[in-house]
Amino acid sequence: MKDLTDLYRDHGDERLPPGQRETTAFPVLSKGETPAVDRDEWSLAVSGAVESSRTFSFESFSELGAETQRQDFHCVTGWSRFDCTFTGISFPTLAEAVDVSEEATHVLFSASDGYTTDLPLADCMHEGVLFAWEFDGDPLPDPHGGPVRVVTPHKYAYKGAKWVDGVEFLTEPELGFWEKRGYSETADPWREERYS
Ligand SMILES: Nc1nc2c(c(=O)[nH]1)N[C@H]1C(S)=C(S)[C@@H](COP(=O)(O)O)O[C@H]1N2
Ligand SMILES: [Mo]
Repeated sequence: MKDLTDLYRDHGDERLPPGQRETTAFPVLSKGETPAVDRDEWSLAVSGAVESSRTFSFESFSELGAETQRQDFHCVTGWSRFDCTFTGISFPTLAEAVDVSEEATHVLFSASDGYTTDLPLADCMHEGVLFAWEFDGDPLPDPHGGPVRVVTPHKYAYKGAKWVDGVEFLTEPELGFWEKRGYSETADPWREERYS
């Protein structure tokens, strides 16, 4: 298993980002209801500035090459959970499969509850950005975004779309749900980039 719990070392000696407190619980934060999506009916549409737009089924997606990682999870509301184990496909693995065009600069993730979130492409091309379907060895629970969600250990967790169903490669930035409401585009927890 890959251990990504040392990302903080790029920023100093403190594993807990500034202004955060550690929790061993895993709170659920959603803007609305939990959508009910089965693995069998789940799909991921990858579109925009790519050479080959594709819609993946769970089966075709999982065949891209899964990995398991240990990561920390930082919520912008102030809690952090250490040592989460996630299994899924990394963003760089997906990017390779669809052959991202050179014009792409940003990414907009969308989800089946209507949620969206955006990140610069360079921030997505981090091995820790994982489309995850397993948490601590079990299928990802629905309230945490099952069947498949994104996690972003180098960013506040609102950058990780639960119930993800779309990835659009963009040639200019487009704001997501919380970003439109004043949250940071880059959302680096060690720089405390909470608001824009
Ligand atoms: N689809 C979707 N993804 C989402 C959200 C949401 O409301 N809908 N909330 C975000 C926020 S603000 C946070 S902090 C994390 C929370 O993940 P958790 O509920 O598993 O703790 O999911 C993020 N991803
Ligand atoms: Mo959040």
